[in-house]
Amino acid sequence: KNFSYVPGASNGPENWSKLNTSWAKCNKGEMQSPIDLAHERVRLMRNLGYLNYSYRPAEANIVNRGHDIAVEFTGNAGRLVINGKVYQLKQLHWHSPSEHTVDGRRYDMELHLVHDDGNNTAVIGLLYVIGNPDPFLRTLEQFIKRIADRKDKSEPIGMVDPRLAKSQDAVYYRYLGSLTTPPCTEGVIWTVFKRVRTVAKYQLDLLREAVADGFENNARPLQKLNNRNISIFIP
Ligand code: GRE
Ligand code: ZN
Repeated sequence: KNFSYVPGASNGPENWSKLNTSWAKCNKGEMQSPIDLAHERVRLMRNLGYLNYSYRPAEANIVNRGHDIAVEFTGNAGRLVINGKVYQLKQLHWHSPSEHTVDGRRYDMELHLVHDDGNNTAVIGLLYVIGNPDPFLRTLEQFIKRIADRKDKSEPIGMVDPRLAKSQDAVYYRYLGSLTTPPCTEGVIWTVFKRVRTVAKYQLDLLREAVADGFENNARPLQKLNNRNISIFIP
């Protein structure tokens, strides 16, 4: 059965764990994502250091997953290094509005850059407000149009350059959470950059209209912080 983002629906976020026996974490997990990055819960951690990651252009497919639009790399798109562990960039996708909030403020869009080391997942989240066009999305608009409203449609789109999505900023939040979609797997290392970027209204409309399930939004509700720390790195 498919999950939805409709509050209160039988397949809505409060009921995701009932839809599949392997989705228990979605409603019973204690370290779920997204969360509110509230300043009173954030601790300054200078020893985190600058985020160590480098991207390169690689072959990719664009996929309409029904609940979102994703770019899946088939080639080597680069890597992220955390605590000496190397996480390869595998996939990226967009949520609208944003899933994470900062001091209760929700943004218009959030990009997730999903990396793994073959075992664990590390995600970089970037927040956007409506404004000037996003140069990375610009390179993908033509392909998004081609898979609009076609659930499970996957098309090769040649080389995609994730460097266009790379943040030049230093300040980021770090916490331990989960995938924000079923199976809501925990142990995900989250990095959310503080600086907010811009996306054009037409680009956001294109993404939202392309999502085959016709969701008005694909942001999971905020989850409890429970016994977790949020760190921030400021150089
Ligand atoms: C998602 O589908 O939204 C997702 C992933 C992988 C990591 C994080 C995440 O597919 O939110
Ligand atoms: Zn996501």
